[in-house]
Amino acid sequence: MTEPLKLLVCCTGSVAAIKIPLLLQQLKDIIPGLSIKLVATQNSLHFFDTTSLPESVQLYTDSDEWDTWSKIGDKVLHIELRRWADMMLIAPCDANTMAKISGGICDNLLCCVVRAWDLAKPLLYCPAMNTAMWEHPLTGKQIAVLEGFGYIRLGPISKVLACGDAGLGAMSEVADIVNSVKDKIGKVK
Ligand code: PCO
Repeated sequence: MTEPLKLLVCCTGSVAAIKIPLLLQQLKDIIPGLSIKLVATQNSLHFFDTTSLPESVQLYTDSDEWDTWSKIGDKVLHIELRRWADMMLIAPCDANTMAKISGGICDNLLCCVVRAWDLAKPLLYCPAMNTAMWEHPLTGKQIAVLEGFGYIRLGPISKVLACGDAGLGAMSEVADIVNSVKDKIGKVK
């Protein structure tokens, strides 16, 4: 029997995280046999109800990193997750996380997995932030660094944002994210 493809979905504290339950459901519906784990930053938990996630999706938060380790010999969660995954999807990827992963900061579970990521495996990220943040010159510098690692960027797209501004900064549509994952993960094994 062939092993299921394993996708690590990571979400950050952009308001676009409201779409996480829908995104996970669509990934499960459209990519049969996909095994999914979710890493959520503390701020992302503000935007969705963890009880509305598909049952088969295991959720990890920062406290799991510490709760699962007490002595030498215990498993280190961010390393277990980077070993487990065939592919990583960061959706939404907020401005703070883009800055952190392009600079190597690893002060939460999500960023630790990225810092330890095997660059031979695909990493897709979907930026989501206010237009003014997106258009700031720092963003271009960070994109260039992430591109250098081979990370694949999807979006952002232009729409009316949560604050009422209209412009680039919205997370790509869920259907487009699912199609991109399907395309990339299909080529992994
Ligand atoms: C914050 N940022 C945002 C984040 C990006 N927004 C979006 C969309 C949602 C509604 O369709 C929120 C998913 O606008 O991805 O709005 C400051 S304005």
